[in-house]
Amino acid sequence: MTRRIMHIDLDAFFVSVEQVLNPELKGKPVVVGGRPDQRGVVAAASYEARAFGLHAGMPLATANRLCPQAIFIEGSFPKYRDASQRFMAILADFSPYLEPVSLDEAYLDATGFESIHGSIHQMAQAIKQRIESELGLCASVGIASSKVVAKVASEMSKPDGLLEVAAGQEVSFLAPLPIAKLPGIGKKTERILRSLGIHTIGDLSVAPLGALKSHFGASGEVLHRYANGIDEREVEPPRASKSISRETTFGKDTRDRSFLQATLRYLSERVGADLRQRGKQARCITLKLRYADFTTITRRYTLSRGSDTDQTIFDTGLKLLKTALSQQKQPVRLIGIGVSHLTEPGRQLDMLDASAQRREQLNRAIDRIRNKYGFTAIQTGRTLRFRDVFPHR
Ligand code: TTP
Ligand code: MG
Repeated sequence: MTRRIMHIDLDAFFVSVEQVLNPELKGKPVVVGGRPDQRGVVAAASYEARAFGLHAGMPLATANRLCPQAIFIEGSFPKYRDASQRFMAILADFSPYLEPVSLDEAYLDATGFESIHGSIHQMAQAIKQRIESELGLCASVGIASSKVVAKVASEMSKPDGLLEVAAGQEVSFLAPLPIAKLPGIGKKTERILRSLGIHTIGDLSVAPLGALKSHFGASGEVLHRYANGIDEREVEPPRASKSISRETTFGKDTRDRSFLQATLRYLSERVGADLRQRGKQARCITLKLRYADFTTITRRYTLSRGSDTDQTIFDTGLKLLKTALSQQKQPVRLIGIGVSHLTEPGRQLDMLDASAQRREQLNRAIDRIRNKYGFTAIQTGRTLRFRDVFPHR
């Protein structure tokens, strides 16, 4: 299935926020960045100011010379941060696959969500409308099958734009554009490419790969792929952290093996519940121990395939624990268990492995009960003794 990825970027962001707070600034050449007699540079320029050649990064003095009637504002970051948070919250209502890139810019994977709104075009319009009515800001949206093409599309559509590149049209859309429009091409790369006779993205798309690699190394290949509209990068929500772990420090250092095992079981169940709530499976299990003298060790085991069951986390942790305890005789001060190398579940599930499936169903049933009645509502044999130690949620 072709992906439908949106790139959403607010128009003249800092300036637009100022205009919302002070409508007298609307429709005028406005610059955020400082007073014209200050040293700094332009952070944002209204489109009216851009008509005079003003742009981000230009020294304020130059901006003042080109457009003396412009209104110069110092700006204040907290206002922009607040607007940014509200902007992202609106986007999150449309798809959970949201990747903020900067304060005023994000990717949204809309694949499968567009039908709710009729079409992808209508979905983009609904997004623009909410941003307009709730924030008073204007967003430009690019839609394409990949991040790179979506980003170029939103940029080309500005201001107040909405541009969809149909699947299959990526190369012909990009080809006539100057190379500087391609993300990843800065001033220096542009200069080298031009010296090689490469001026448009189309030129780049047919340039010999060997020459690009010899000038730019591995990134030469990436640019070549981008120029051909090929970009497999996923939209990655930021909160998808790469590991989950739980640890506990004992009130008193201990050598009691069954106590250590029971603690490990309890921590494994907590990690497992978290993992399943996030809808992930883990390939790597890590045990952490801190001994009485504060030496800390971690021991890791990689599973042959992803798992999200308490039993697998515990069994693996227990093996690591037994080995560690046989090598070190000191009492233990802290024990922890963690999972990493998180993957999406699904395909790996072996339909023939009935016991694995049963375990999975059991874990889900336990999670449901615990969600309803609290974590300690159900205890396995090994954690029973913790019923009173770990309080109800
Ligand atoms: P951009 O999205 O690059 O610029 P913009 O929103 O002002 O204009 P448009 O997207 O319509 O082209 O950056 C977003 C904000 O980030 C911008 O309003 C101000 C800030 N910024 C800087 O502070 N310094 C800079 O050099 C740039 C490019 C942006
Ligand atoms: Mg912007």
